[in-house]
Amino acid sequence: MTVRITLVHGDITEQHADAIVNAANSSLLGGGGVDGAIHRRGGPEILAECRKLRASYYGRGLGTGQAVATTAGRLNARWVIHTVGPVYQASGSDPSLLASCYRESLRVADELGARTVAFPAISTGVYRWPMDDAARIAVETVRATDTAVEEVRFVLFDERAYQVFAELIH
Ligand code: AR6
Repeated sequence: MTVRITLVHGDITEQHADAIVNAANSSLLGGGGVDGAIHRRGGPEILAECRKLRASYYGRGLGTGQAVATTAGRLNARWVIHTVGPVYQASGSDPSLLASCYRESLRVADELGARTVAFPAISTGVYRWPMDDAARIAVETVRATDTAVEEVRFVLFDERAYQVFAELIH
């Protein structure tokens, strides 16, 4: 079955979904943007699990393009899937690492049995990846990934990001 892609203009921390994806950094210990919002609204349980991950398998942090799950704390979700997008560099950035964030997050979602997954536009904030290109990579990768996830919901924080995704979907 092919995954259904839906779009929402809004704040990802207000979504109801099985899993909410976090645009994290490799420390897994929080930051600004979506990451800050998820930890603030989800509460300290998420950070506590992230610290446990750092104290065990992810002692050196989570690599760019990888994904790992924790509880969703007080969010309206069962899990947060943390992934680390690549930082955009005008001198050359690797789009396969951004694609990997979506693919790996869906792989983790499949392992968990998640059927609805909400994604932000990974790497398009602090990490500066141009929205048009990041949106195309996001949509193409989700469409090309074999997954049992039924709905992938892109949650776009601003109107322009929503429009860019809408043109690709419709
Ligand atoms: N809901 C949905 N989208 C949001 C929200 C929200 N609440 N807040 C921001 N966005 P960013 P990155 C959008 O910077 O570029 C953090 O410090 C935002 O407008 O959150 O992957 C981490 O710890 C943008 O389009 O993530 C890392 O250090 C998109 O989400 C670093 O930033 C991603 O912006 C990761 O940078």
